[in-house]
Amino acid sequence: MANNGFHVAVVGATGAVGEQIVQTLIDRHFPISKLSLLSSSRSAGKTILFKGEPITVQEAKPESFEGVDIALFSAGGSISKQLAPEAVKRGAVVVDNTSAFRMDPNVPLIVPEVNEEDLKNHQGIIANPNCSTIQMVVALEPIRQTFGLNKVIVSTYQAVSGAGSQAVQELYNQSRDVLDNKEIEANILPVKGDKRHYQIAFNAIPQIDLFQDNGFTFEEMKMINETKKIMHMPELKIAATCVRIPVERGHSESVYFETGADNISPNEIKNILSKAPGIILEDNANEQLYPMAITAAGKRDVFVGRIRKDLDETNGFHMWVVSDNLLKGAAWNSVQIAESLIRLELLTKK
Ligand code: NAP
Ligand code: 3JM
Repeated sequence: MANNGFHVAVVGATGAVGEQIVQTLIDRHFPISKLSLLSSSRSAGKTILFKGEPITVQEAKPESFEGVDIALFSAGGSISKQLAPEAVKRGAVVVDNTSAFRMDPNVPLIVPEVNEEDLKNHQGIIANPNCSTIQMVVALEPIRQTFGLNKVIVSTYQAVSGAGSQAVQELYNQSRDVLDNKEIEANILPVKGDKRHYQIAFNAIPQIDLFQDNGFTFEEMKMINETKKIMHMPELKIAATCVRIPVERGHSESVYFETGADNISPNEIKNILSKAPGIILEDNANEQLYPMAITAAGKRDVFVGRIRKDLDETNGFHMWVVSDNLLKGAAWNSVQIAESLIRLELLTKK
């Protein structure tokens, strides 16, 4: 490991997101002097290979953060609430992947392509938005900057890996059991710990996270509230419907939006998105070219296509936005935040 690097801790290193964080640190050649891999007591003692070197996973405790420069958390909201302040107390900067602090006015909620500047106000904890929010704001921000944005209506088609490695296993087990004519078992989806569980194999479930009193789910409210905060648009009209589908990796979104200007052509939108950071435009109906979960999986970019003008609203457009929920939706956005902190000289070595 590099002598001139940072002491990095990954909390939830054995999970679906944590595993991708470790891989992304490798892929990006992140400057690391020491890597602490933390989990619950269940996985403590396991070893994970980092650049060919075995690292023993340790149980996450307040003392685990002694000497840590930056801690990347993805072990659930309650762990973050408990341990992120302990990490900050010991001088670490925390990038938190859970919903625990996202709406805290003292915590910047960051997508580097959109609001990297907000990092300058951090007080120790930086929040990584929800996966579905991230890919949507990457696509909407360049449009907002050029034409303004009045309204957004989004429907999502979300992969099971967003609900953790047990949900991925559940999709595989159920798919096999359906094909084998066996009785299926549902214990995790739509929400671990909720009253009922439904089959995800060969199904679509219109519930992600718990229902709120207003009839929206928490995942839908995360998309609504986080988008307003990241884009600094409390006045934005926005609604969301979030649906889980039997795809392993890659969230897809049908996004309807209304711009602040009339008489814009789809080509003008395509032109802007083709030059925007973090976006790959895949839009050619003649060639049947459009983004899909299976082609976006494993990539760090946000893919946009199917851009067309609404038939009734003169400022209305539709587009299809796809990204790997574990990469740009979680691990890559977190590591990208860490890279931004280094570039903006907001991260210091102990
Ligand atoms: P997962 O596959 O179920 O992994 C959970 C991880 O958390 C495992 O490493 C687990 O360790 C660890 N953990 C559980 N209880 C713990 C405890 N008491 N102390 C320390 N570590 C503990 O879930 P995941 O999909 O990786 O998601 C993890 C979290 O990341 C989610 O709960 C969510 O808050 C966040 N997340 C964010 C996004 C996003 O959109 N940005 C997307 C997905 C997830 P063991 O191996 O010991 O069980
Ligand atoms: C994605 O147990 C928990 O607190 C995690 C719930 C969860 C979240 C969340 O709310 O932090 C599971 C999957 C997310 C997320 O990124 O919002």
